[in-house]
Amino acid sequence: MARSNEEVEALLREYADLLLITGGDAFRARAYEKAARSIGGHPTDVSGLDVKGLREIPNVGKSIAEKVVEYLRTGHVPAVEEARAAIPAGVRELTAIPALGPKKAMLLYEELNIASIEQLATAIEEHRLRDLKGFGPKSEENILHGIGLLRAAGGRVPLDEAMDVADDIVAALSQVPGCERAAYAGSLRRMRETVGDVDILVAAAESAAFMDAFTALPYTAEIIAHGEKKTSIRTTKGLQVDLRVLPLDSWGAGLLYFTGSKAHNIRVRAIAVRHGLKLSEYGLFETKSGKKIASRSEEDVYARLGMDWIPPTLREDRGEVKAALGGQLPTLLSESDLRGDLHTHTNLTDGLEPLENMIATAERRGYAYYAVTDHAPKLYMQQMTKEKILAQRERLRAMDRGRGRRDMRLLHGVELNIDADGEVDWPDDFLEGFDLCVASVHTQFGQDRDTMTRRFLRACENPHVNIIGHPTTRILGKRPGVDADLDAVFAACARTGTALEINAHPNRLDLSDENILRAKEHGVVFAIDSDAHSTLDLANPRYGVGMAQRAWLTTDDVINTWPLTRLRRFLRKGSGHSRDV
Ligand code: DGT
Ligand code: CA
Ligand code: CA
Ligand code: ZN
Repeated sequence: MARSNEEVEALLREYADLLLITGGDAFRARAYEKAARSIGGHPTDVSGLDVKGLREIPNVGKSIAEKVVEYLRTGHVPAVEEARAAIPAGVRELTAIPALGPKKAMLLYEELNIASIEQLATAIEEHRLRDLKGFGPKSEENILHGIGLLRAAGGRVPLDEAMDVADDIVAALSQVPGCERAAYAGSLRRMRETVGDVDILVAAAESAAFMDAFTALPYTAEIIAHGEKKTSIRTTKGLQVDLRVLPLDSWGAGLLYFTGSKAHNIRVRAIAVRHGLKLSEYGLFETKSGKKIASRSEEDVYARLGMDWIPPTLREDRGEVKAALGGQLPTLLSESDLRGDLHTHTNLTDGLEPLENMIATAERRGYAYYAVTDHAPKLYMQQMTKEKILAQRERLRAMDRGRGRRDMRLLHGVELNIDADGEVDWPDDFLEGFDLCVASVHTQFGQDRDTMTRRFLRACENPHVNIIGHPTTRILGKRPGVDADLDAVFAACARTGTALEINAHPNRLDLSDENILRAKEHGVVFAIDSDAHSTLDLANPRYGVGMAQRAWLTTDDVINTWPLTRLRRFLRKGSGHSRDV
């Protein structure tokens, strides 16, 4: 399910944009934007609140609270829908260009009839913007640059955004009478770090009801194509979703085909040809007779080709077909294998919520252990001190003592800063007192390769640094990773018994699957962590597990799938850190 606070936040933000585009009151738009931010950052779920409860959230007035309640109850807000209808989807697409505000986008539409990024690029080439009030050669250049940035991101969206939409649509279509199966396929099922478009499959005898339900969804902003076998829409956030309806008998073949990847499909089809068979999205057929021999489930299709069923996260043509033919596929770790989270924050630093809330939510996830790792003092805005972190430790230890023998154990850690020359915030004797230390680069991302490499190596050599947090520091679509000799860093991690983090925050996913594969070759072990700054973030690990699976990891590779005794041995660096203890 999509998270209601985020949904409400997105709705209010969209409304604020719509108000601006239609030349509405800027003050009012600003009020909606502020309310959006407050609700998005509100620590508890707003879906259970009434108007009175909502008004207790900062920046939420009566009329906004009423709209939110209406939205939560019915999924619709007439005022927002009216504003949407007044504006072509193409104009909203234009506002995604960094150099272009809502007002200018609307002007382009009204004066020049421009309603897509394509049309805008053409108009600039033909110098048609120059005569417009408020536009000149300089703004043409800026807009072109903005279009370039947008295209470089490829229009791909973060994994969690696609997942929320897909989960919702699958749930909605499952309710339509006649639905035999509903699932998402494509890059989302393979858990690629970003998603180009969402592919949904439904098995049913008749397609019309599904296509209609699909186009009537509240967040459908535009219908790209409406057909009998396939319908495509664009959501209000600009994400394309394809729906295909197929007969139940073709479910397995269709799911296999539309899950991809294309390179995997080509590889599997070549195996079929070797058997005198033909594989399509409708099934596996004898080439000569045209007789169908498998189609109903993916397992059937793979089995008839002499292969084990291949987990979708492996279907990238990285040797999985050969492994499946030889019965050599790894037993991938899954989310339920995680026994704890080793990188989390509280409101003692930049987290949104107190220790107690974080622990209660972690406990509901069924963890055996949970580490609190707030920021250390070198991130100045966090204002951490020795006194504060020791007081937190006292509180945590008392809570841990008060827990039952079988309850989740509480670990006290810290997220240290690896400074420009590889030093961390505190000396050895103080670090001694922590159960574990995560250490991360948070400053001077632009250092040259040699300096950055030495910086990491020094951190690995520190006898108290157990985990390198978000190792490359990339932010997807915003900031590239740092430049370092990663092979040297990975080798140092393996040598010193330092784990690398697979930071599961969907905006980071750091390490990436390719880097995990490379690090594993060096013998590195990993920690899949949420880096939670709120209780909602504690659900992030599912995305980190996706990256780990794509890199063929098993539970042996991931320290937070291990029992606490084995983990503790690893955390005493240098004494028994080998992966096969
Ligand atoms: P995306 O959407 O760019 O994140 O990546 P995908 O993998 O979801 O790609 P998409 O949506 O174009 O197509 C979904 C799947 O359909 C793709 O993974 C494999 C299959 N497919 C699409 N076109 C072709 C094709 O031309 N040949 C083969 N063998 N498979 C295809
Ligand atoms: Ca896709
Ligand atoms: Ca697609
Ligand atoms: Zn961090």
